[in-house]
Formats: sequence, structure tokens, C-alpha cells
Amino acid sequence: MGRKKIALIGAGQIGGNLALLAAQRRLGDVVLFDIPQAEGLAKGKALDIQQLGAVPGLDSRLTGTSSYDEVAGADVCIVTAGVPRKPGMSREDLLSTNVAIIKDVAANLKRACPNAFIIVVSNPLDAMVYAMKVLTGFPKQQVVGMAGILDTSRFRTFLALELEVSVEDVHALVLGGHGDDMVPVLSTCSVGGIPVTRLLSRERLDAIVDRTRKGGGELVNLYKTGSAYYAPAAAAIAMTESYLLDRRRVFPCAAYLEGEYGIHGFYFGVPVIIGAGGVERVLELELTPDERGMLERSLESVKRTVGETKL
Ligand code: A3D
Repeated sequence: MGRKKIALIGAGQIGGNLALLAAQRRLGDVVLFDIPQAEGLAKGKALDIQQLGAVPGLDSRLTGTSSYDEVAGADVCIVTAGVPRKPGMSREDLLSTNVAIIKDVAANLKRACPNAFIIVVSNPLDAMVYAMKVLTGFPKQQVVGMAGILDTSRFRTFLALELEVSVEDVHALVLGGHGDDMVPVLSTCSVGGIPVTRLLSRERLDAIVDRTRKGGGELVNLYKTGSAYYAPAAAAIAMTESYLLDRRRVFPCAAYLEGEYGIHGFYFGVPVIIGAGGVERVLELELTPDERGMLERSLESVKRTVGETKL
């Protein structure tokens, strides 16, 4: 059996970090794809990381290209093609530019890798992953959006820093759309098995929830020229690994819902099992009335953005 092939559509900030992490975690060979104007960037990152591999002894072959012929037959495609936010912009401001890009990518992936597991990262996430599914016609198990793992990582990080404990012992869940009205679910959040509500005051928790919701914007304001890229890459690689190694990890991801949580026909952030079958199952959980209300508000935002997405 040959090595797995991971295609990265978009060789920008996240794309480059995806390539590095995929090689470091020995997940397979990596193809960095970008548009012809940025082919040098794709080729340069591939060559640079290939040379890095000699030091720790990594065997992945890395290729940079602007041809979908080299993407063909990929096992996993991670799509970061599109523009990121700049200060003052919302994710929805990216809609018209990025939907045109996703249309182009979807048409090519449909032809070049009809069996690949597709992880969409481009923003506005819930609308872009919806567009990818509709335009490729791929089954819902095969097309997923990365957002909830990142949002949950931010939430866990802020809690761990506040409590001065290992982030490994902080368990949490952020559900809903990938917007500033995402829903950090406090009722499921625990630290070493202890409900977080016993460890932190309501006031501190509210502040952490607020920082989590605006976590993407905090980085946009620091970077000025783009958005976060290290943590988003790590999140998409965790999903890739769970698929390729059939780990069946449980992650909050944007999944296509057909009745779960009472939602029909939209991508929305919920806990899912990712294994060799892709998005194998959506897990449902009891929410407080307050949390349900917040999820409904988040769903309204997702519906509005999807409604503005002219496919
Ligand atoms: P950036 O460094 O600009 O890279 C994007 C790359 O896409 C560039 O190299 C472009 O040349 C390339 N590109 C443009 N058009 C095409 C095309 N048609 N086909 C292939 N490649 C193309 O951005 P980035 O890597 O920082 O961010 C990429 C996307 O991820 C943006 O839309 C961000 O908003 C989004 N993002 C999402 C999250 C989530 O949690 C969902 C987090 C951070 C960033």
C-alpha cells in the first residue's frame, strides 16, 4: 500500500502550516496547490519543508503546483483557498470573493478527486462548506468544515491560562456557526472532571466566553494583514489524522444536518465522529434552554449567510 496523499488547496499561511504539520506527523505525501500567480509560493514552501525533513528524518514527498493533475487521486483535500479577514472586517465580508473561489475549487475537486475527504477551512466557513457540498454533490460524510475544534481550542486555552492548569485537563465544547455568536457550552465544560462553574465565577466565565467568541478577531487585529494560521492548521490536521488512521475521534465540526438538533439542510457546528468513513455520526446532547436559544440565534446567522451565497 502506497502512502496517503494529502492535497492542500491554497498554499498561503494556513496551507504552509498544514504542509509542515502533515509531514511532521508522517501522514503521507503532500501536494500544495495554488493559482498560477502563486505557483512559486506553493513550490517554494514544498521545497523548503522537503529540505527541513532531512533534519528529523521525514519521508513525505512534498510538491508545489498550480495544476489539478497533480492533485488528482488525493485521499484528503484541505481547502484554504480564499482571502482572509483584515481589521474591521467580518467573516461575512469575505463572502462574494470566496464563494467565487470555492466554485472554481469545487468544480476541479469533483473531477480530480471524487473520493477524497474534503475539509473546508475558507470563510465564512458554514456557507463555504455548504457551497462545497452542493457544488460537488459529494455525500455529507465526505465534506466537512473545520471551525469547532479551533473555537474549542481557544476556549480551552483561555480556561487553562485562567486556572493555571494543563490544557489537556480542560474539556469543553463550542457549538454552532463559526461567527461571533458561536456557543461555548458551559454545561459540558469540566476541568479534571469538575464542572467549570464550580471553579470560576460567572463574571470570569462570561469574560472567557466573550474572548473565545471574538478569538478570531483578536488575532486579525494583532496580525493586521490576515487571520490566525497556526491553530487553524493544527485543527484541520487533527481531523485529517482521525480520518486517515480511522481514530474515530469526537470533534466539534461543521457537519451537514438532516434533522439532528432539529436542523435540516445546513452545515452547523456539532460534535461528530471522524473515522475512515468520514463524518460517521453526529452526536446529540442535552442543552439548557439558554444554550438552545443561543444556538438558534447562531443558526439564524448561518441561514442568512447561506441565503446570500448565490450558487
Ligand atoms: P492566505 O494566506 O491568503 O492563503 C489563501 C491562499 O488561497 C492564497 O495563497 C491564494 O493565492 C489562494 N487562492 C486564491 N484563489 C484560489 C483558487 N481559486 N484556488 C486555489 N487557491 C487559491 O489565507 P490564510 O491561509 O490565512 O486563510 C485562508 C482562509 O481560511 C481564509 O478564507 C480565512 O478566512 C480562513 N480561515 C478560517 C478559519 C476557521 O476557523 C474556519 C480560521 C482562520 C482562517
